[in-house]
Amino acid sequence: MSALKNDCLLKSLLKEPTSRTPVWMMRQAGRHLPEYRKLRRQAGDFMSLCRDPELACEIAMQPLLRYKLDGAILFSDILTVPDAMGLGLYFVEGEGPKFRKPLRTERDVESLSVINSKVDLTYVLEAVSLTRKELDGSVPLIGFAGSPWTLAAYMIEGKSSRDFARTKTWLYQHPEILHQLLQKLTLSVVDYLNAQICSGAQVIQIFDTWGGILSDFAYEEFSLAYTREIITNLISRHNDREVPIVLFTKSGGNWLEKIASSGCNAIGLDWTVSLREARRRVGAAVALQGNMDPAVLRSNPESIELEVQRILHSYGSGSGHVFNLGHGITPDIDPRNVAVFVEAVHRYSRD
Ligand code: 1CP
Repeated sequence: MSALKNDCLLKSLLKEPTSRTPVWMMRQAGRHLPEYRKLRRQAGDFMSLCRDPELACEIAMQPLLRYKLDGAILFSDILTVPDAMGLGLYFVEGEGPKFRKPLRTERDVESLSVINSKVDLTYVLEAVSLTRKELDGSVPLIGFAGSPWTLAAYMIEGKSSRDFARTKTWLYQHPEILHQLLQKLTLSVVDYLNAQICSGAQVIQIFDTWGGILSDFAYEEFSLAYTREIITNLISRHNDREVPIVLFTKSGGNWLEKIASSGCNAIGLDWTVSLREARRRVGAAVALQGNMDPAVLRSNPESIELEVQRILHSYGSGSGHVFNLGHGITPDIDPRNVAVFVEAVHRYSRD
């Protein structure tokens, strides 16, 4: 493996000094890029892109050809894990992800098997090694998985949901069944992420997109306990380098101290938290990643530059900040505004 030419993302995640603030964007590969939409039209649907390692690699590279980003993210989806467990993932245009066989009964949970990624998700691991090869040491490759709680929520609902009503009913009515499911997902995610690390992923991000819908007690018991177990069981060094772990919990601002105690190296923050305040609370223990509202990218270059400066100022000087959006970039964003955003982070963070 060639040496890494740009390691500022890895350094910042480990709170080591860098000459400027590294930047990447959640969902940087995907629907806001016309070149992605073209490939997707040709392929017919999203899963055909994910299942073809060469296409997945090409899509992961697309944003790097346009913008000066400091990391590439594997092109795949968090829902490949439940798909590999037999739920039958499919996408309906304009409606998002769906499962053919959502979990309905205790028996459904009992009959689930923990995945063996090398067998069940070979196509993802091939995409990881191909993308790593294509990057040729330019920037690090970020691998990822969903948190057990977030995956369980999609598996029980069968699709996206505003209130995750079925999942919460299980939580209060049948907590033991939910725990059984979360334990199987935890073992599956550990296997999956370790396989990604062995295939070439140099950073790991865990997406707990729906952690923030839980009550304070339930967050600890049904989400954090399992992400903590995952982090404890991940390979922490590979090829003589530490593999930093980012834990992103959407709407998790109330729980920063708990999240920092999970063993992660960095916390992904949405835009509801002040970086200054987050740094005061947990900045000694972990790096911080975030947290511009993606809606800013819908405005104009002047407003984008001002917001970038405001966020850099809010973090203040010193190491340990990775610039990102507070959630994924939306499909309607003009790539020219993204270029302005990335340039602004480069320019103003040197000062
Ligand atoms: O072309 C299409 O219509 C497919 C759109 C799409 C894309 C481009 C989906 C469906 N997934 C992805 C890629 C993806 N998803 C990536 C890799 C690309 C990148 O980041 O550059 C990653 C990291 C994800 C992660 C993901 N998938 C999350 C966690 C991050 C987050 O946004 O909170 C979640 C919740 C999903 C589920 C999912 N998959 C796809 C959609 C539209 C959704 C969200 C559904 C919902 O709103 O509930």
